[in-house]
Amino acid sequence: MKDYQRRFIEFAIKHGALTFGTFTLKSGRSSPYFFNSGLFSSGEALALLGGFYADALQDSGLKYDVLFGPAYKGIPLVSAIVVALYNKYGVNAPYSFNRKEKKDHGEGGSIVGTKLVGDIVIVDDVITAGTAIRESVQIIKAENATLKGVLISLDRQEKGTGTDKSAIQQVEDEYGVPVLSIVKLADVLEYLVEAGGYDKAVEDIKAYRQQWGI
Ligand code: OMP
Repeated sequence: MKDYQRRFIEFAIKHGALTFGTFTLKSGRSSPYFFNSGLFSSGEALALLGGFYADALQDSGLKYDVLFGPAYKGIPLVSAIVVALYNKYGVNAPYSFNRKEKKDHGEGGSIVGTKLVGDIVIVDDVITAGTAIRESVQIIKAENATLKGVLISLDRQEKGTGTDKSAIQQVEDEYGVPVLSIVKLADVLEYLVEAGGYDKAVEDIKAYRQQWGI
């Protein structure tokens, strides 16, 4: 595990965004952990969050022309990431986001920010069923741009509903692009074992992976 990944997990636990217990997921599964990025809700948290995404993007070596943050959650996210890319790495990344409602006056259009041209990376928090990503891909295609990859914070590494593949693997197969994440569940597990004091969570997550893991 890379240092930024370890620090991201510590950061997520500290803000209560990564919690352990019993949670019912959208799929109906009972999960021993939950990730809620809505809890990164202060200036410091957003600045650090943007920094972790920037670390993961730089670490991946992925080349892109524009970072795209889908409305609504992707908007502060992509903004924080481009600021961090500039401050931490001196990278001046063009970015844009979409409006949910199309404007029929003023400058019009549904894209705000730089034009969606060339290779696009979508940034988001989690991929659950992949519906939000598919909507973003439609927007990118409508602008004649190309999807280059997707960057999220946590890959839960679990099977989708009625399939042995995860929603992330399905997106990767369907569009032929990588879905990058700051961390995967395997990293979280490794962290919890190393940190100590999480015996129950470790045991429950291992059992959950046995049942639902990919
Ligand atoms: P959107 O970002 O609005 O698509 O919501 C993400 C969905 O994923 C919500 O239904 C969340 O409850 C769900 N979710 C998480 O946010 N974090 C998790 O760790 C797991 C889930 C999930 O239900 O699978």
